[in-house]
Amino acid sequence: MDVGTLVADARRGRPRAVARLITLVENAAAAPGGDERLREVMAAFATATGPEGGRGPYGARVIGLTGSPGVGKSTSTGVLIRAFRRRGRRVGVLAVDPSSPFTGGALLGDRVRMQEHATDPEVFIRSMASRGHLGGLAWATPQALRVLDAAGCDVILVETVGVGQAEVDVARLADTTVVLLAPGMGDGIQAAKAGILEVADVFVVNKADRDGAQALVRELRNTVAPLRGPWRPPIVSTVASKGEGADDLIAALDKHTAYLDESGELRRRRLARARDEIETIALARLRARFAAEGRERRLDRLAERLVAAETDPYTAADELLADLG
Ligand SMILES: Nc1nc2c(ncn2[C@@H]2O[C@H](COP(=O)(O)OP(=O)(O)OP(=O)(O)O)[C@@H](O)[C@H]2O)c(=O)[nH]1
Ligand SMILES: [Mg+2]
Repeated sequence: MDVGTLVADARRGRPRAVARLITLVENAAAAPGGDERLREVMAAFATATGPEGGRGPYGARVIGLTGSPGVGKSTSTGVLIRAFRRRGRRVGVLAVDPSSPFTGGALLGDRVRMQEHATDPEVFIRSMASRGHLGGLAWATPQALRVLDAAGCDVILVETVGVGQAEVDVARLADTTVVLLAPGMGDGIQAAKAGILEVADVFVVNKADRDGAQALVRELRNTVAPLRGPWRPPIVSTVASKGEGADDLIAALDKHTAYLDESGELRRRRLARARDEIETIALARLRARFAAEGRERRLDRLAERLVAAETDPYTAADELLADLG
């Protein structure tokens, strides 16, 4: 199918076109910088207004959910889909697993948990894996968000497993970042990875039906209380598997959205996101050019000369970058 038709169909919210375009993004992520068709797609989406008319790119509100494996991210995502659908919103879901090189596997369980939405034409659910390419997800995720945005999603939920850098990365993509914790998972505040407090806009203590939930909330409250700044992350208790606490969570998310608008923080975050997007693509293209122009071999020779103490690393880097044009 030609790009023009795919783009037009995606903007009409046709699920097959949306799925194909995200596959295009995912495949291109395996060889960043090399997909001219994707470039056409992004150009069309970046300037056109959304299906409702008048709405520019990124009308969608992006909500990231992160936390340790099994904490209840997918179940909570299901709860949020239901809540937003009740409000008549079109919802996109992107499940990103930086630890898995496979697509599909991670989604299997999620499909079950989100099954009731499988036939809803106003809900797009998609998983993306890293494809083993370093930085592939950082490159692909923003573009997948653009596809869902162009398809007229009002809300996009991004689920990321909180391993290592992932929490921080998802926070940079999202307008609002939800960090989930649960009792009895060795997941107390002390165990939480560094940086988690800083990226959370909303904390969820899920599995509130389990022992230790109250203690975890108290511990979290003590940790968050001294935090200064215009926004103090609220702490919401939920039992996602029963839908309990859904209204509180939605209320906390709405409050954060209002704060983002009023404070100008939304614009700041979106500028930072745009900056990351451009830089990531530029660096990937640079890398692709390096490979195409045989600079890898030049790099090998420079490495040999550096080891042989015939040059210094700065001069070698200058030589590598010379005549890039
Ligand atoms: N008791 C209890 N179990 C829950 C709750 N929420 C989710 N679960 C269960 O916890 C398990 C993991 O839930 P998921 O939603 O798959 O967790 P996840 O964070 O998406 O997991 P990964 O994607 O594998 O990282 C499932 O068996 C859920 O049914 C809850 O509030 N209470
Ligand atoms: Mg999950």
